Amino acid sequence: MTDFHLRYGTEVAQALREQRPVVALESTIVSHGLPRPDNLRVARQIEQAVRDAGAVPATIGMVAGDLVVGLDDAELTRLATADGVTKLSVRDLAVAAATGADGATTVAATSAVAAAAGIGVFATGGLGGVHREAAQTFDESADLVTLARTPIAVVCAGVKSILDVGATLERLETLGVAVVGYRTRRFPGFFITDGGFDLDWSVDSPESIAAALAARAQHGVHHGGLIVANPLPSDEQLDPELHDRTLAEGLARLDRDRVSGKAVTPYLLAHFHSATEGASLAVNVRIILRNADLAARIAVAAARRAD
Ligand code: PSU
Ligand code: MN
Repeated sequence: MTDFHLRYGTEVAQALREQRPVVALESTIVSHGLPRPDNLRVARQIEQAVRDAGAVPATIGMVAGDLVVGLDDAELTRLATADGVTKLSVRDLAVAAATGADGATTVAATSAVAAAAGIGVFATGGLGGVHREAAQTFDESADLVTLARTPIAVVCAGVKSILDVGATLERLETLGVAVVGYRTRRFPGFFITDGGFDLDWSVDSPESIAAALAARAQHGVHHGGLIVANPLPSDEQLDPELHDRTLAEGLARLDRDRVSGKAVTPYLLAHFHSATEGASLAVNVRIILRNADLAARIAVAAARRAD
């Protein structure tokens, strides 16, 4: 595992010392994934959802070059509202720290830091993955390779439908990242309940996910992530027709505006939020809150096993 120089929030440090359940949360969804001013309110709601289910939230991010596990409210506010907050993947962390940057950690960076801090469960909205046209652009999120070597359970609603979902699942298989559906055998497509692909495994309870994590440790496997795919109920998803229309339009604009690299995901999400007049935002928030709740229940179940 990579060594990071970490600063811990007071509450998180104490919870980890006492081996109480802790859930890691990312900050890129706050700074780049959700529009202002809703982002700060939602960031606080996500933390509250973790608390309501009996765990301590540890939102991870970089403040003035410090890699913080468990941002306090002032730090969270700073990453949600300041100008010039950089999107940080794993490769960016050292340079950002050395230059004293403010930065928000992606799924990749948050997973790596959380695992280094000894946190085993992480909640997010949707993973990064293989972009459409990746065969030409090579655009594949570092979330995938990082999860191949990082021992953490990530609760998400699959990968965003803006990606090539099938190719992403193939890459996860190649990379040895386990994927289980939570009460489903279909891989969710973030805004939509069913992303169009089958899963080999389905689990029914936080306890059975905690059991899988324990079995992995017993097998001596200390690398590689476990993706827990938690779909929205179909009556809460974004209207699939609206979704398809918005996506087609967003992809065309991406091309027109020549957006590439790490700007692609924030660009498409912002397009969804404005083009659907907030409908996709409401769905996005529901997804994150549900994932925070499930992640906390998994962390609680894992802590009970360890007692
Ligand atoms: N999913 C969301 N909102 C987001 C992201 C994912 O619903 O903001 C962010 C996550 O931080 C994820 C990143 O790690 O986008 C993936 O970006 P890229 O494709 O550039 O690796
Ligand atoms: Mn990319």
